[in-house]
Amino acid sequence: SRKIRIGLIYGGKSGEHDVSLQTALAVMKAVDFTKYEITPFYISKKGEWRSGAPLLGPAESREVLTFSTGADAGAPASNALAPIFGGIQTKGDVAISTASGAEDVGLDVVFPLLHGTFGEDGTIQGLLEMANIPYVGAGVLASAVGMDKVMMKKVFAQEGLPQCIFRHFTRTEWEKNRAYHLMELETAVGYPCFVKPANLGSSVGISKARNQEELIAAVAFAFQYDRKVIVEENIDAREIEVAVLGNDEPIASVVGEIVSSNEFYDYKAKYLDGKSAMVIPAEISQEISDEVRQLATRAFLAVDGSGLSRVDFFLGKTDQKIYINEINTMPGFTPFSMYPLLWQETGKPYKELLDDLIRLALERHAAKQNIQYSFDAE
Ligand code: G1L
Repeated sequence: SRKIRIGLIYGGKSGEHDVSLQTALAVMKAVDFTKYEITPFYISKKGEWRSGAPLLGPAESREVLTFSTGADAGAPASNALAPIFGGIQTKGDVAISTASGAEDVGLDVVFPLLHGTFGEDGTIQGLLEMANIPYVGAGVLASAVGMDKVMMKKVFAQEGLPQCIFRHFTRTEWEKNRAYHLMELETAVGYPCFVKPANLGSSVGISKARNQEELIAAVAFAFQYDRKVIVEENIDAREIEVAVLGNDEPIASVVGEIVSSNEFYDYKAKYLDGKSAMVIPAEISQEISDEVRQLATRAFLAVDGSGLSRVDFFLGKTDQKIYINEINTMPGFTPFSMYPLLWQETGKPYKELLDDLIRLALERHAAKQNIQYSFDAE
């Protein structure tokens, strides 16, 4: 049987551009080129697409990965989307795509290794849905919900998942009713609290407020990054994380803990990640571990996840109470990131994880082909 043709889409306009490149290199290094063939799709920081011939081995450098050396240097593949759409034909001014999924677009499965390049997440997934190409990871809905902290919390609340106290408002609501919102925040959330842009695209715009003056400044700061702001209660807690893998019947990994630098001397941390350490498995009781893993798969199903997600929790230091913090449908994904390490410690090495994710993408795509979308079949 022929090789499975993987497309890697990486780079992009977001702040995660470099992380995305490192991730693409890591995936290339791990895949078995006797089983797979990889076609690179690089999106520059300006949003330009560049694509090249399928690789027979991992790219050797960042220059190769970004098509910034050699004959191709600086030449954008303006038609990089053509292979995705199976070749768009034009008739007058009207573009007609012949791609309906039946014909060969040269790719069996795509890894979208980037945050939404067009501002919000779910966009690249939408593009792949329209081209009817199987892709790894969350679909449009889960990706979009996973990017918006307010939507995410509403979905979690509906599912009955325990979470911290929060309030949210738009810029317009804040400007019209500031006194009301301040009173509501002070009575319901209290100080100290965390003020964040609802959009999880970046970690910027977040600050802690200890009094009303700081709160007003923190809200103004967060509004620089989004039109929706969320304010959360402060919880004195440990940070624990679980990796979830699957589609309709997801499974959870062992539990890990993130320990900050000023605390990690007390731990036998195996993995260091810049300013923090990852302790896997986390030093928690069997009961808490079981509970957290079950909450993680419920959260995954609640957002209609597929493929993978990392689910993050707070574990109250004094009361041992569990709070879900967030679900991340696009977690760090090099072999040294929490998500792959959690599976590694659960007995699933990185290579096997990649095989599973590809299989899950193909299974989801196949299942979707049997769904009828309209009544008037052409
Ligand atoms: F394709 C997967 F597996 F679904 C996938 C997609 C994206 C895994 C991990 C990520 N992660 C990211 O894109 C990143 C935001 C960490 C930058 Cl690489």
